[in-house]
Amino acid sequence: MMTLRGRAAWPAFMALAVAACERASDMDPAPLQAATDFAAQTACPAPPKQRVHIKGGVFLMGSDAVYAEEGPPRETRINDFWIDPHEVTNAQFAAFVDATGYVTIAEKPVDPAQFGVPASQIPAHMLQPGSAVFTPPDRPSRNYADWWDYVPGANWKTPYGPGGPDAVAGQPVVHLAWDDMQAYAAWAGGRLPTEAEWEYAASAGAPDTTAQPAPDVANSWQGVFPVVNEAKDGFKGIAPVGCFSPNAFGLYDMVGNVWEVTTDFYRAGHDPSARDNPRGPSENDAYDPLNPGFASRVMKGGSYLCAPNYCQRYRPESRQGRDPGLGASNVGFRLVYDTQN
Ligand SMILES: [Ca+2]
Repeated sequence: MMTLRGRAAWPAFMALAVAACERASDMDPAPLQAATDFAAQTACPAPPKQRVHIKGGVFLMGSDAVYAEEGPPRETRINDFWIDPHEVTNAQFAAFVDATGYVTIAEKPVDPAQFGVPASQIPAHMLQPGSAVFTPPDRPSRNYADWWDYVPGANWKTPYGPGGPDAVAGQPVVHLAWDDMQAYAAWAGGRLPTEAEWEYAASAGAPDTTAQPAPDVANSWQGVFPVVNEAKDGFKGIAPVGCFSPNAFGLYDMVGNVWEVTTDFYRAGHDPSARDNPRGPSENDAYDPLNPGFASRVMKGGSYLCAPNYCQRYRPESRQGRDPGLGASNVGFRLVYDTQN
């Protein structure tokens, strides 16, 4: 029997795809050119590989300064753990695939039944394996369907789709679904962090701030999203891991570059009573207004697409729901561990 992609991917993306299908991203070369314009050519010194010990403690998790979904702030206790200093790279994921033959969700056949609508209403390109690729529009917009395209053939190996550049070894792997990340973590002997672990490691004792990080501190978007990308930090799109200054715990790119998926289910806001190594709501209590039909996971830290005028999520407290069944060109992950080796 064929293995099919996670059915959770489709309800929200369906509306997006129909709205955007006039752009015919699978045939028109202009969006491909616009997307690959984001491909970085710059190399950076490789960051350390050794796991970093995070000593447990108490910190103020969450914020009430910017977005309601990040509050209320609460004193939160975290146990010791270890964490990778950088996001999982394409080179690391390739080693996993070489060793196991693993095939990611974005490379697998699409089951038309998952759309829940008659086949005649499904855009043809949505029935091909692929993933969501950021493709900047040529005019100002606040509608995310104007900059996300479902691109057949986009996956971790060809992140911009067929005809675009191959994945770069030192850049974070993207276009993975939840099950893909879990499979990698099991092979590598780690796990995805809880949201609380991730935020504790990202904040590294620094006080809460609403400011956009300086261009040498994180890969975010300078200029007016989604049309003016000044790239004062050197990167229009994804940067290799380790191009920016590490935080006080020695961790690179916790904020910016690519979103990092955590194990917690998503719902807006924090439970003020959950203060001891919290693990988020149960699956039944999860609710993501952008994907109301199923349980999203929490992703953290924003990406190269976060700009002051659109998504001020270049901060440790930031959080959004992540569709577990579909990857995207600005979403990755990193591993944590319960032991040093
Ligand atoms: Ca940038």
